[in-house]
Amino acid sequence: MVQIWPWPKPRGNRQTGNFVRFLSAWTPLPFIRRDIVISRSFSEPRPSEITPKEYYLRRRMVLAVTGFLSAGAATGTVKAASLATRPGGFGKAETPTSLADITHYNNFYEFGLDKSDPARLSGSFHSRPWTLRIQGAVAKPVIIDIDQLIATHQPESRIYRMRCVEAWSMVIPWDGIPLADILRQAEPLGSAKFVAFTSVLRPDELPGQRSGYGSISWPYVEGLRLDEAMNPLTLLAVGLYGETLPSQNGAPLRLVVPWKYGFKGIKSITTMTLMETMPPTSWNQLAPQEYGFYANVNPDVDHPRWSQASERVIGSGGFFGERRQPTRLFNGYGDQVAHLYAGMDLKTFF
Ligand SMILES: Nc1nc2c(c(=O)[nH]1)N[C@H]1C(S)=C(S)[C@@H](COP(=O)(O)O)O[C@H]1N2
Ligand SMILES: [Mo]
Repeated sequence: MVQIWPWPKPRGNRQTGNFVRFLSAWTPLPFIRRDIVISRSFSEPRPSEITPKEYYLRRRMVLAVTGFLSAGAATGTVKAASLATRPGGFGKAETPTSLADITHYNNFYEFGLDKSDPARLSGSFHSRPWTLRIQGAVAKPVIIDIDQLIATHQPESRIYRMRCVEAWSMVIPWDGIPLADILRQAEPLGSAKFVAFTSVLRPDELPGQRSGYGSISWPYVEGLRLDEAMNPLTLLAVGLYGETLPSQNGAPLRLVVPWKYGFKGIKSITTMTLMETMPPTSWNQLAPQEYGFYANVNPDVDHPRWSQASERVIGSGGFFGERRQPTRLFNGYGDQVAHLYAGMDLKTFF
């Protein structure tokens, strides 16, 4: 593991130097990314000069589109198959982000730290065959085959906004199954209060799990309170834009919790464990003062190193950059979920 960052983790006083602030302008999750950034160069542009870097990254994304298609054919990855979906009632007024942006601007650290790494490096990831295990505080532990799951629960298409903790957002047309429908199959016990989710652990197929650059201890884990998991908005996505999920978006199934920051949306899930106590979560373990268990989108609770009041809209820009828009409490889904947090101080339980 490369650990050459000289600063201690920021504590509650939220004191950060200029250099840290500069890094976080484009590496907002630096507890992992910092080492790479430093080893690449010390002479990166100042924050005011960062836009050209963005152009550069976007140009690479365009190149990746072509590269991705041929790589997929060569390595025999699972090809996208169309899904028989039924229309859901969410987000009809939203304009979805382009498929190219949704599939080439990704956070999936198992494949690498760069937004373009997941599309480039997921060519030999095998998302079939795949089983999902539901265990723990349940009356009927189950192991479900992904294709069986899709066949027995006709996926619903739902357009959701997605807000990453790094202050950018997209609109994604997911195809998925309400998580509640799946959890009920296992008959959670009355004592169950939380659901713990575990991502795939396969260093041979996931370069990020063997290169040792990160501080995440694999596999990636996440969690929800049981009432959050059972909320009708919470989706287990098996596809997007009417086709099975691309590997870089978390094939074959990933969590979507649209009122929370994107890191709650754990990808390529293998196991769900019903628990009586709050489970550990990857980002919280890494930097507890920066990433809470709840991670509800909230413009009034800033990240210690940047504002959460507004967000960059991916794909909205012409050549001169992307539009920003105000961030909304619970990402605009307050009508459906605010009651879950009645009486809770959202600054304490961030
Ligand atoms: N297993 C796993 N799940 C993950 C991540 C990850 O690195 N590993 N990144 C999270 C983050 S930070 C975000 S913003 C979303 C990104 O989802 P997308 O690439 O489909 O837009 O996935 C989340 N799920
Ligand atoms: Mo994120």
